[in-house]
Amino acid sequence: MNHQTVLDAATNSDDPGNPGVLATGVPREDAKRYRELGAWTGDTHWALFRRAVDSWPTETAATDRHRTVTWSDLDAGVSRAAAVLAGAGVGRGDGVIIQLPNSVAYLETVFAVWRLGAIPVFSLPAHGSAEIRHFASHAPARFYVSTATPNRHLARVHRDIADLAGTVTMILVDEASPWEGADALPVPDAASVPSEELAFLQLSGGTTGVPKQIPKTHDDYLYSVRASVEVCDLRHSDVLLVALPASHNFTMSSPGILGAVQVGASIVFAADPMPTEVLPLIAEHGVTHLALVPPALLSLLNFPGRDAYDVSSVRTVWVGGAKLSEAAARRVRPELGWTLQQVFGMAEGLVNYTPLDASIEEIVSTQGRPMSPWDEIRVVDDEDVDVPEGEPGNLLTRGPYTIRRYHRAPEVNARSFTEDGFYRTGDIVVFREGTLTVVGRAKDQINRGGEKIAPEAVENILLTHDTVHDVSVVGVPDEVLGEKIRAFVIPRQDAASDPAAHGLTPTKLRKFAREAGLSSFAVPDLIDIVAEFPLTGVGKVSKKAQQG
Ligand code: OOB
Repeated sequence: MNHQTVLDAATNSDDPGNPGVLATGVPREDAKRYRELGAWTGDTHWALFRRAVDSWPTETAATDRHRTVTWSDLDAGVSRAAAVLAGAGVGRGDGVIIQLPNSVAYLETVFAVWRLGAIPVFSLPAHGSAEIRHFASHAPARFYVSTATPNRHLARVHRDIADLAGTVTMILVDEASPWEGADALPVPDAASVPSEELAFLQLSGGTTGVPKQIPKTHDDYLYSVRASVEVCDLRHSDVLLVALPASHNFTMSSPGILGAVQVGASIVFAADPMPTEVLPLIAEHGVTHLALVPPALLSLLNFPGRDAYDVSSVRTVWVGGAKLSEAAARRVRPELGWTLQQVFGMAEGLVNYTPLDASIEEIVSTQGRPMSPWDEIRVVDDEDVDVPEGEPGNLLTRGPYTIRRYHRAPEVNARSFTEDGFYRTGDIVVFREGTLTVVGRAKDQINRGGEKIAPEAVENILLTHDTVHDVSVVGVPDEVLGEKIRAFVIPRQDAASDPAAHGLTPTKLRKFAREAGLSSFAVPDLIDIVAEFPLTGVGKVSKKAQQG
């Protein structure tokens, strides 16, 4: 079937003609219950934005290295963006892939897409052309918004997807002076959008060869933002530093950018989470809150020049995306003077925070408590039988902001959800007295400092190399990143005696992977050219042995 808009695709995909479920797979009877409980309120992302503009028009909304805007400036920017996007053909229900660096222009784009009743399809600036192609065909998305001043990686992505020109319209935005030409274009009225409709497609950490897309409705996502704001201390007069990629679920909603829009806190965009970028911005803008992945926190803790910056304005740092070591967690309060909130979340839904007033032991040694009283938690063995409290098991979850299916992926859905709609997180946890501790992982996924990589996706790309016979990709322990990506490569027979003479060197293979469209964070850190793989007793490749 040739779907024209992502909205049609979302409602017709897995369950053709089933009006009983929403785009997230949530049955209508459960949707009704979440409304009765007061979790889902009928709010939309566009309405959230309008309230901020109407409430605080002259206050500072956002800053990046090019400009500072008030909420009413931002509103004007969103109108201009909407005019340009509509002029390019974006309309109700259209999927719009957004691959932009952290910037005010990112905010303008996202809210303009919502204003038009179109659907953001989020991607990370580090994604490669392979992912963008997949999003375009699978969402489907006919529009792609990116930067007019790309770095090398994004320039390659733009070049590599140029052949999609017939089906995908590319809109390049100059973050320093965006939306040129908008003045000559009409600003379309804001679309009227039901809150239970698909609001956007979020990216998921990969476990399969092709990335899965996560459908969210306005109702469920905005509930997760409100719930986050409730357990965090982000207030109207606060300043949020956005240092992780803006479109990641953690950055968007925990409590993140949308939390800041809800309370009217101002947003400062950092280009990246390196200490040399983050520390001056904290000091200059009086930042009160920031979210980091564990390696970025470690870099801050260990940065030699830190004392030169006044970071005393910061109250809370949220750390999540990957397991934070207890040793690093213990250093936050004494060395930085900040309160640590660990965040164990997933784009699929469930988010856990350590409470602000928890004991120091709970803060440093657990990954927090489910943020909603309606989050359902099960910890089960491999036969789906509940384990006794305090014993490790597989975490399953269901609730008012957790999806019950991926977008258009019936086979993956059958594996990833139980029949009664619990999401199989792939995380091994201990649940004790309401707190979760992550103790391991059952899914085939590498967590490289919070970036999730499917070994299969990396293997598939390297296997397209002419002289590669077989590939096995594993995560190996790394002190800073938690895990690094290691690829074992067996050359084809004719190249086996002298692989380098056939172009098979680690450096050339890495270059090949980048050019083949792999995300920059998924390019293997280590490559070993080997004659064979270690095997298990039954003759399968032993990834365990390869992990050392
Ligand atoms: C966040 O979302 P995703 O979708 O990139 O990754 C989710 C997975 C979890 O299933 C878990 O395996 C891992 O990332 N994870 C953690 C963790 N936070 C995430 N593992 C151990 N400790 C933690 N604190 O990563 C995400 C989404 C929203 C908020 C925060 C993180």
